[in-house]
Amino acid sequence: MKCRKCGGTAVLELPRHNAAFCSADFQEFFRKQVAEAIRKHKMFTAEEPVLVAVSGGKDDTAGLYLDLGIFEYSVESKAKCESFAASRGQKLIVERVVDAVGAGIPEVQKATRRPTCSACGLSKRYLMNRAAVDHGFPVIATGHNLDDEAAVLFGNVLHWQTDALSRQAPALASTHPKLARRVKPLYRLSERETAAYAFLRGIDYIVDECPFAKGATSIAHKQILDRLEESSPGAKHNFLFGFLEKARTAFDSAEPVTLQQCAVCGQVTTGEICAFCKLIDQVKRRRA
Ligand code: Q46
Ligand code: ZN
Repeated sequence: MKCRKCGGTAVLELPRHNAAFCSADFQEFFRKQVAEAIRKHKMFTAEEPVLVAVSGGKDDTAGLYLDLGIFEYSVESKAKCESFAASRGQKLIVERVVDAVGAGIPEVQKATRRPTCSACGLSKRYLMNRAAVDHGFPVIATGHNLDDEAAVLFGNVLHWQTDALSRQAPALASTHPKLARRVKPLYRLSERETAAYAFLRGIDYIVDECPFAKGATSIAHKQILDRLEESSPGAKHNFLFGFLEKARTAFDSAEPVTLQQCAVCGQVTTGEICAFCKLIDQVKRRRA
């Protein structure tokens, strides 16, 4: 296997690009894809401070770590983020779900009786935005990759969740002064490519999945798409990029949602009290 760029020995084959790369050229390819994502969707400018949400997984570097209180998984992933940030002299903001809600995600799930990942996702979105607003960051970058985005799209299409489809984009604008923009600079790169990049750069990441990932619908969707990709390389890419380029705007709703501040916490919400404050209330009531 030869590198498409320099003809040297390739370390990684990318069937969907019909290419193979040596280590140096793969890293250049990877960075170009990130740069292209940022340019194409005007994610942020060189001068703008960006809050990078990190999980200790392969897609992330430093910035904001959300401690979900999920047993050993949270302890280990937090340690990875702390040592990465420390080794590069970068600031790491840590937000703990237990401080905000009074319990970690496993207990929150029991109190709300909704799927763990749904309570977790809600908490993550809320805490990310609050941290960005509190620390003066206009934009938050998350590590969602091509596989993540294709799986979310698949789930939304299966159930024709048109609201969610209209919101699925590599860059989400701010529609309220207390809402940070959200961008996904890795959306053009697959999970395997981000893992390869982390490995080649010597970035120590947590290999274990969150214990709640097993049995999660998003994982089942990823497995289906993996099988498709295996038999026809590029299927995930075509599915996601085709949607973004040809179909997404068809789901734009005529009436934009109006956001206001939550009567309890002051964060943005569509109702009077935000979903996160309701979650806190449920946890409190269960305890009482
Ligand atoms: S951390 Fe949270 Fe994920 Fe674990 S509980 Fe589900 S959403 S799987 S990315
Ligand atoms: Zn609130």
